[in-house]
Parts: sequence; structure tokens; C-alpha cells
Amino acid sequence: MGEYMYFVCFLLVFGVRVNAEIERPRGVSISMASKYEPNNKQTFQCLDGSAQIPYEHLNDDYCDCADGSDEPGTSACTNGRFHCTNAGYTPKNIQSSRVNDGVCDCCDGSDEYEGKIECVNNCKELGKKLREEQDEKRRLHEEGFKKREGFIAEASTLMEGKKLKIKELETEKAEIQEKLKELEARKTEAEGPEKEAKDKHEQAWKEQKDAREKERQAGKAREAFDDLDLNKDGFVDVFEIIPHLEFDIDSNGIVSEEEAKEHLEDHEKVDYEEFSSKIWGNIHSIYKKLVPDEPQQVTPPPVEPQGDTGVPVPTEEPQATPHLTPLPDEGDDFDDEDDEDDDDDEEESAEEDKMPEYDEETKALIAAADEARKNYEEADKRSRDIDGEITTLTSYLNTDYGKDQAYAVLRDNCYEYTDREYTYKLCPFSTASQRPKSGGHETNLGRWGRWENDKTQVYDHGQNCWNGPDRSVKIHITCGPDHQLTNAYEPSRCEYAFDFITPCACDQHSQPQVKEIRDEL
Ligand code: MAN
Repeated sequence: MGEYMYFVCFLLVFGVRVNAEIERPRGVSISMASKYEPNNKQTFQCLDGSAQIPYEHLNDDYCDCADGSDEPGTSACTNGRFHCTNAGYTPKNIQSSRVNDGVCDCCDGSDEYEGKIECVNNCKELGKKLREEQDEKRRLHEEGFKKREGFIAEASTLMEGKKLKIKELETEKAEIQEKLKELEARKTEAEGPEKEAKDKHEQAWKEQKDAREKERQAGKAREAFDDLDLNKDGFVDVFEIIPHLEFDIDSNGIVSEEEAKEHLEDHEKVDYEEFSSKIWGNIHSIYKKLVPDEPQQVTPPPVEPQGDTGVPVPTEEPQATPHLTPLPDEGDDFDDEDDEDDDDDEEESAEEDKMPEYDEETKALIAAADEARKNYEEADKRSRDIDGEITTLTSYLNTDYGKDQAYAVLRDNCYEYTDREYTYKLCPFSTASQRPKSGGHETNLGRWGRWENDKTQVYDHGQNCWNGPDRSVKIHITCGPDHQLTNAYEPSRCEYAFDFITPCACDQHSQPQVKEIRDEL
């Protein structure tokens, strides 16, 4: 060991900072200094081993080595690297083409030694600033780490609480199952007499209604018979059916004698007895009362040229309906009155068709059954609600909340980030979404999927992208003093990325990256 090295060791042992550079060619880092050692060697071997050159050819402004290693301190080699020591700040390697190019690249000014430009050494100030920034980062990390400890405890309490809740719910469920059996029995017990009483009441009402209906139909049959029996001979005959176009079976516009007869069950004519018992039941749904305005199936008689009076004179009686007696002309009011009668009838019948109230005894049985049903249904609903709650709690507990479950505290919370166009929302372990700032509906970007690694989450199966994939988001998580969504972007169409900071990520293994700050040498 040379005298110089003894001196350096002496200084180190006695805690004195070395204030001089270790001897090495210009532009070489301390770690590479040994490769350029001048004392024992007369030659220099290019670092890639490609050639050996005389030692004095180092930094002679002529590029000898293919890897540029012989010219670390000049700009002779295009691929050379110049090392700035930057004592007080962080060391830096620059392209050797930047050496002496008139631009200060190193904070210690060592790249501009030819004096084309005067470089001020500001490494100390930069180092001070960097130290402060790193101290602040460390402080925040420390703060986050402490918060994380709290979250872990909180998560553990939360989980225990949920587990306990499941136990309570299971106990309640078992009790309710027992109770349900009893309530169902009570319900069945109450519904028996209720049904019996209701059936009795409804049967009585139905009988009444049927009787009334029968009466009503009889009245209608009588009315129809009287209307059809135009000549009032006590019979409805084929010729009295013919004017009624509703009896036109083959829809050719006229009712033939055969068609009329078919409606009279092959009789030429029927009396009221036969009409009401056999005919009316078949025709009541199609029968229409003849009204004077309605075109009737009357074959018009040939019209003679006008006589003296100017009124056309029919030469014969109508042929197809010789028995047709025109309905009395009741004027315009005829229809209206008829309609009013029908309306009244309908109102009356609707009123009559309403089931009368149950008697008091039946009402009491219904009330008792209602109460029993209500009790059963309430218990049944509670039982189903419990199932739902247990499912939710189980899914909560089965979710992976990361190391020490610290991330559990983020669940049931949402965080937003707004850029120029959208507000992005992250509800951890649930959903990610996007909504336009200008209004409009929210787009589902994905549901909670999985951890891709301990600092990246994936939310997928979001709304399908037109002509593209289902939307999905990757959440890049880093340590920060608070839970905050700090960025959202779309690296490729419908595939999003969010940056999220949280103390949950401040675990010991992820200390903030610190740049090496070189002490002065
Ligand atoms: C919407 C948004 C965008 C997305 C397009 C794809 O406009 O969800 O983020 O790129 O749809 O069509």
C-alpha cells in the first residue's frame, strides 16, 4: 500500500472526512477507479477486452477502444460515458459528447473543464434540497406506516365484529326456524275456518247471482222474443229472423231462410217457451236489437217512374221479408233512450254483481287469519333477510384485504378523481366507474376482481366497449399519508389505470426510494 493510501486510512480511522478525490483519470467513477489504476500497469485494457493500449493513450482525445472506455474524460468516443462525481449531490453519467460542449451538465461543473463556459458548482444546494425532500418522504412514509398499524388493528376488530355478527345471525335464524314452524301451524289453523266461512259466503252470493242472472236472461229472452216477433202472433218465425244481419252465417250480406232456420234449430217458427229454453241460449251473444237506422235486409221493390206527385211509387211489397213490419219511428231519441236504459241496466247489474260484505263472524275469522299470516310472513321475511346478511358478511370476510388485512378499512368507501372530461370513482373491493363531467350516465368500468400483485388490483367485467373488450381497470397503489385517488387514465381503449395512494401500502418493505447522495470526497 502506497503512502497515499496509508494517509486515507488514517483519516478514515480518525473520523475525518476525506476531502480529496481518489486518484483516477478524468470522467471515471470511484467504483471504476481500480480498472484504470496507473501505478502497476503501463498499459490499459479496454473494458470490453477488445484491445490493450499504452497507458498514456487514456484521455488523449483519440478513441482507441470500441466501447469508448479509453476516453472517459473527453468527447472523442461517440459511445463514451463521462462520470460526474457531483460531490454533495448524486453522481451522474453523461454521454461523453456532452463534455466541453459549452453546456453545464454536471452540478459540479466537471464536464466543462476547458472553460468554454463558467459552471457554478451548485451540488451542495441541490443535495440539501434532495435531502429535505427525502426526509419529507420518509416522514410521510413513517406517518403512513403508523396509520397502517392502526388500520390493521381496526381491520382485525372489524373482522371479529363481522364473525360475531354471523354467529348471532345464525342463532337468530335457528330460533326463527323454530318459530316459523309454530307460526305456520297457527296460520294453517286460522286459515281453515276462514276459508270455510268465506266459501260459504261466496257460495251463497254466487247462488244469488246465478239466480239473478237467470232472471235477467229470462227478461232479456222475453224482450228479444217480443222484439223479434214483429207481427205479434206469439211466434218468432224464419222471416222475422231474416232482417237480422247478425245471423248471416256465411257473411254474404244476407240471411237466407236456411240460415234463419238454423238459428231456430230447424223450426219454421218457435213460441216463447221453445225460444227461451232452446234458442235464446245459442243466440243471445250475437243477437242485436233491430234499430230503424240500421240497413235492413229488404229487397227494394222496383221503382216506377215518378207519378204526378213526384214521389217514386213502389210496385210491389218487399220480397225477401214479406212479414217485416217496420219498427215504429221513434226519431233520433230512440237510440239514446235505449242506450241509457242499457247503461242503467249495466250499472244496476254491476252493483248487484258486487259481492256483499262478509258477516261479522266471517270478518273476525278473516282478521284472525290475516294476523296469523302477517306474523308468519314477517318471520319468514326476517329469515330471508338473515340469509342475505350472512351472505354479505361471508363475502366480506372471504375477500383478500392484502397483507395483515390492512386494506379492509377501504371497503365501503369510495374515492374520486376528476380530469378534463370525466369523474372517475373507485369503491375498493366493489366497483370502478366513470361519469362524464358534463352530465350523463355512469359507466361501469369493472367490478372487484383480484390482486395482480401486492400493490396492483384488477377490476374487470365492466360495461362492454363497442367493438372492443369489456372495460377493466388496474389500480396501482403506493404509500401515501391519506387514501386518495390521484390519477386516472386510459392506456388503451377501455382499459383504464388508476393511481391510488393510501397508508395501507406503507409497509416496511416499501421504504421510499432514496437516491444515493454522495458525500464530499
Ligand atoms: C366512452 C368512455 C371512454 C371510452 C369510449 C370507448 O366514451 O368510456 O373512456 O374510450 O367510451 O368507446
